[in-house]
Amino acid sequence: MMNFMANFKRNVAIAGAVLLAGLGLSIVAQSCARPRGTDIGSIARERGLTDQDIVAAVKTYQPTGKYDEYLMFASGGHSGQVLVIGIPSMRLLKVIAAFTPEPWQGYATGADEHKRLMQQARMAGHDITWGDNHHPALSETDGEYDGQFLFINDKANPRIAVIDLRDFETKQIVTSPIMGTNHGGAFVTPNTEYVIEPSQYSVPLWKDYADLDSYEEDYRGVVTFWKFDRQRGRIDPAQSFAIELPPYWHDLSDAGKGPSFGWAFLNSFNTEMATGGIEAGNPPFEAGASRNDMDYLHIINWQRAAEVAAQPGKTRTVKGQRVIPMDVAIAEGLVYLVPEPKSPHGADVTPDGSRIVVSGKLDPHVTVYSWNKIKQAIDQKQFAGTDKYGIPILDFASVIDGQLELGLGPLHTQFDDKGFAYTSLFLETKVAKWRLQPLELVEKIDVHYNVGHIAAAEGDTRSPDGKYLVSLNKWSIDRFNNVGPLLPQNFQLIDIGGERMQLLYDMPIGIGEPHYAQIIKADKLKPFEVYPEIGWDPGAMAVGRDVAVAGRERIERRGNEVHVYMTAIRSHFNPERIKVRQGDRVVIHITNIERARDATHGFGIAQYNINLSLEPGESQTVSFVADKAGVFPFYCTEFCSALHLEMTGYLLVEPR
Ligand code: RUQ
Ligand code: CUA
Repeated sequence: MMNFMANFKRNVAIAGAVLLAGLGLSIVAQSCARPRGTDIGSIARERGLTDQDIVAAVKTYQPTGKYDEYLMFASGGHSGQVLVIGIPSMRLLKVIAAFTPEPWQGYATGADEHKRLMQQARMAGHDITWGDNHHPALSETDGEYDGQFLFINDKANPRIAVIDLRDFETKQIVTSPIMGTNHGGAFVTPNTEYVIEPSQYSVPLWKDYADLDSYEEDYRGVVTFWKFDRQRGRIDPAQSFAIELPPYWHDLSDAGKGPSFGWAFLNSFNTEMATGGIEAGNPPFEAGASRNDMDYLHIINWQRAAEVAAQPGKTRTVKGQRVIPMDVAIAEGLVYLVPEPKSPHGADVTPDGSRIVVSGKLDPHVTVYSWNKIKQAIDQKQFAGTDKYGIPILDFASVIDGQLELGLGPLHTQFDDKGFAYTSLFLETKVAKWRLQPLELVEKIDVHYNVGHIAAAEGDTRSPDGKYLVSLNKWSIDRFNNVGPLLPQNFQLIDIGGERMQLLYDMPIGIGEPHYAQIIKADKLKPFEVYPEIGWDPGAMAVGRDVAVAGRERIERRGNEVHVYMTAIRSHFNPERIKVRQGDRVVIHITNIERARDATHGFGIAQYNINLSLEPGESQTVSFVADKAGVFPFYCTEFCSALHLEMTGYLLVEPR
């Protein structure tokens, strides 16, 4: 900080000018008239802010009412949810329930529709109330985020959630019947033809159970290509297929684009096929699964695989999932391998689709593969051999563009609009900026700490924007106030628009572990302001068929079932008294008939574990058995108006 004061004054003046210009005030009129502690210079001095800090503040501060330029969809980790964060302000805008209950939005505590989703989310006969969300994937058209849908995986319980970005709500959860866990997805193909979900830890495929002694014969990796029906906004499991892979552990994947369109790339580790057993004196997984110098990048022709899957006799159905067996996949030229350095993690296709960047946690280099060279080797059948299962292996040296030493523990790579790549260095706790052509390390910046993924603005598209990069850090150690031994994780916003990277903002995340995020230009999103018509069923994305309508509110008994057609508007429900007999099934169809933006009503019933969120126009149905006799107030759970406390009613359950 040699010229600190000089720089400081200059930058304070610049920052002040920027701030004041926005206010329409002149810097001359403002700068000297203020009392101490209210002008930028003295506030900065009192708070100990550097000139860099002030520049960072000016670059990220969002005055009230101003919108962010980008939205980041970040995995909510174990919460099983998705975080929506504005960039550059790093303000948390929304938490989208994907796999787990979210009480405010009434997710899993109310509407039958949400209970149906929770039913879809069950696995192995269990209600699963957590997730391990890793990779959100925005839908794409022609290799660009189109702002229509978002997919996210749950690694722990191999599932994919489909979120409709018209209302930012989950519409579908698909579970994989053939995986133990997944990891490398969700990633989409360039027109969202398929959502890719590769398995991680292999389990027996063709049988339900096999001992670890027969690991190499019975255990298998798989990659599932979930067919997405954009019209319906749903994955179509019947049109989806999987490919049987060796029992390596599969890691991150990415879809080819441009010249590599139609192909997908999938990392692997534990090609040693170690089966652990530290307790029996075997090498532990951490040693056994990282013995080899090379693992295999899998190169998969999904476009051809889709054709093969459609041919009679080419697939076997196991546990309800169509699978292309490995021998068919080999014979049809669907799968190839190429060695990749030690225990790789990230596999990222460059925006132009010409290269694939792979980095290994235990190798200080990034390896850049050339799609041209890979394609040529495949076309000319130039193979260096096959693996144990007969999959052709390409020759490492002849298909790479080169390797570049970046530092310790390179994990994931993102790209900008100027031909630079950015790679997270987990062990070094830095982000490296490097040039793709010629391969050259440009700069490193410290992050805090243990960075996993990084996400760049429009970073997985054919045309990344540059500008911003977010470092998703696993540890925060000393960055924030001490809140006990479990610390927040830390998202750090980095400006990558200039000559040198600049750290702009720290955003502590009070939930873990977020893993990955994608960042989309905000103006690509066109969500509803209110639901388009009164009586809208968000499950069907159309006006519902059996909904409550204003003027026709009523209570109808149908045998043991009591149907309530109820409307909600500031500041009453209609009807307000629901009288049933103990043991009746109560079905409440409730419509929020408001048209005003943000006029959301809640509907909570005491002690029945019921709470709904009804956004303007929305109609939901909640049904339950009135098994407990007594008097149960229900009320609006949103402070919607001055008479909100009066927006209430009674559920009277007459004893039998
Ligand atoms: S992970 S920190 Cu994508 Cu699941 Cu790499
Ligand atoms: Cu409606 Cu409070």
